[in-house]
Amino acid sequence: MKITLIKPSLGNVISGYNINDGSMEPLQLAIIAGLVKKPDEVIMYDDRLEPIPFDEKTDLVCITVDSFNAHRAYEISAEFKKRGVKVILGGMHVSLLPDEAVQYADSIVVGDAEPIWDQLINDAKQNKLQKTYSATFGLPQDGHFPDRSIFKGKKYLPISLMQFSRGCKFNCTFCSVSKFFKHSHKCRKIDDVLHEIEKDKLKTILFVDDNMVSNKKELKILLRELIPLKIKRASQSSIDMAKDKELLKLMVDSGCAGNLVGFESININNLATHVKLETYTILTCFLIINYTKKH
Ligand code: B12
Ligand code: SF4
Repeated sequence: MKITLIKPSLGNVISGYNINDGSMEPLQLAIIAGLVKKPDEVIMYDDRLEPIPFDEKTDLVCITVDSFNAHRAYEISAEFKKRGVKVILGGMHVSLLPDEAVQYADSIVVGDAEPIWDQLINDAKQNKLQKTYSATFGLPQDGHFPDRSIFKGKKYLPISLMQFSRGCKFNCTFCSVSKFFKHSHKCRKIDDVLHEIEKDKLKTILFVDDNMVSNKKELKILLRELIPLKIKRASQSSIDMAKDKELLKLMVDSGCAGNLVGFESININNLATHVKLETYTILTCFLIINYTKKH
């Protein structure tokens, strides 16, 4: 079976796709490519970088969908369906709005691909695809590794995306992450993270965790292991990290080149109107750099 993976662009009414020379590698598609077992074949097209060859022969199309590219994803799906190719949709938007997404696909996946992938492919081979596959949130990428060979030859920014954890311990009312992960937070096995860095010789990494410091105890174990690897990395974390000096030092020592912190507001009166810590505007905070300067 030949499987075609697609990352949609934001869409462009004139050309159908939108060339963007600042695109990052779509990690979710590499994770899915890593689930594909031989003799099945996998190929990936990134609508942000290249035209999609709709007429190329394929048996199954898998599209990753966020809310900001859902419209374009549905257009792409319609093109393949017109040609008689089965289309599966998955990703954050599909999981949040399954009733909408299911109208534009043969099947949808709610949740992570890893737990349901083998069943989905078997069903596709027997022409018995179910309308909806739902995966519970287990350990992220438990023993599964991305196949980054799908990125070869495509002009991505020179930074590798990977994840240490999924979800967040906070419960900000407006946040799609807290909805998607049902307010839960789960870390990967640390050995899996280290193996992935070593296997793919990753040197500059963006940890895509929504809140890397959500489980400080586990993170400290990881950071200690990262120190000898001498990688450079960026991440996103909540400001409560600033209370933990040991954590800040480990962040610096393990190659932190930048960290994003979100602030709901820097106006104390605005903050007082909310009970929970919530994030509204994302500001880049040079907390780590300041800490390094002071120590
Ligand atoms: C890294 C990142 C970016 C990077 C770009 C990444 C890239 N490759 O291009 C940057 C910083 C540039 C960015 C920008 C933006 N981002 Co962003 N980003 C992320 C982040 C933090 C990680 C994405 C990721 O790699 N996740 C890891 C993968 C493995 O997880 P996953 O996508 O959920 O995939 C799993 C499952 O969903 C499922 N799955 C996914 N797709 C499919 C497909 C099939 C067929 C199947 C079976 C399964 C499946 O299986 C996967 C493996 O387990 C997410 C938050 C998040 N937690 O995902 C936000 C997120 C996706 N971004 C978001 C937003 C809003 C944006 C912006 C619009 C922000 C803005 N206002 O400019 C821009 C849009 C950029 C653009 N034009 O494309 C929102 C989307 C919300 C939504 N409802 O869709 C998110 C969820 C953040 C949030 N807190 O709300 N982003
Ligand atoms: S701290 Fe950030 S990731 Fe966590 S729930 Fe709030 S906005 Fe979402």
